Amino acid sequence: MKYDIIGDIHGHSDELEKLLQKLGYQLSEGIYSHSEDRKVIFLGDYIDRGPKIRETLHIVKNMCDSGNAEAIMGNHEFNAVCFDTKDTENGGFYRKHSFVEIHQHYNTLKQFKDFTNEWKIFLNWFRELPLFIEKENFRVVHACWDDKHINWIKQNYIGKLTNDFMALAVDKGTNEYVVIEETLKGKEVTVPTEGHFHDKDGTLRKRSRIKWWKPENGRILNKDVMFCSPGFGNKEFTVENIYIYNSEVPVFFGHYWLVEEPIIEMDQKAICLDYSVAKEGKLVGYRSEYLNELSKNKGFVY
Ligand SMILES: [Mn+2]
Repeated sequence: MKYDIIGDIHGHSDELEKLLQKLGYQLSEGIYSHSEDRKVIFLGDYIDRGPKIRETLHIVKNMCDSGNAEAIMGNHEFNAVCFDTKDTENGGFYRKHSFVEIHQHYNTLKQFKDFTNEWKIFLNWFRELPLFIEKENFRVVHACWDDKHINWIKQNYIGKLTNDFMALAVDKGTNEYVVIEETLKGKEVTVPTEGHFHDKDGTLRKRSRIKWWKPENGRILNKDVMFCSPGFGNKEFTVENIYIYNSEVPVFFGHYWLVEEPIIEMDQKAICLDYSVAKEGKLVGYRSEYLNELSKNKGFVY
């Protein structure tokens, strides 16, 4: 079986359909499938931005239900379930309904306003999405693969986002919180004052997601390892003990809103497929058979 791995869609179903067609998938009775032995793997973050969130979810779920795709959970799907679920112990919901949280989730709520039963079906489906998938010669996760967390999930997670698990996962200081935070949202470091930066939404950031996928020999300047101000970014990187993915098994992930051209650097085993389709970027896919080729960069499709 060959796989086409597709990055964060965020409600851009037109771009998704174009990419699926480019990859050779054809629409028949509402379901995209491939005439050869191929399947899609979706990397999470289907909702919360873009004009066609419902359409995106129908395409992705129909493909999964019919055996033409597999999908993992992104932080936006996790947040959506928390937003929708009442915290019976402490009152309110597992994700607050204050301005910031409503704002992040608003497009989804608006587009499902007249389709509440449909939204419930998708929310129940989100609960069952795996947190990672392992195949014979590669693996996928939404934001960060750390063996420590993956092993914890294998031993402690029952494969479904239950209310009991959610209660622990939103409680800072629990293992559940750290594992979900770093697996679905990534690992962070505090950036020195001179490196503070404005993110894609214009918010001043004092902490940065680390570029855990950068191989050791590619960690020369600060900007190679963290998102930060240009001045600080161009200085030599000296921070120690920042997590590096050092497995030989390739891992695909999304989440990071990259803006440059998709590329696999020498020695790089962790490959990001999120190139900001929801911010005038592009939706990117990768054909798994190119992992065995010398020119691995030919696997990208966009
Ligand atoms: Mn994400």
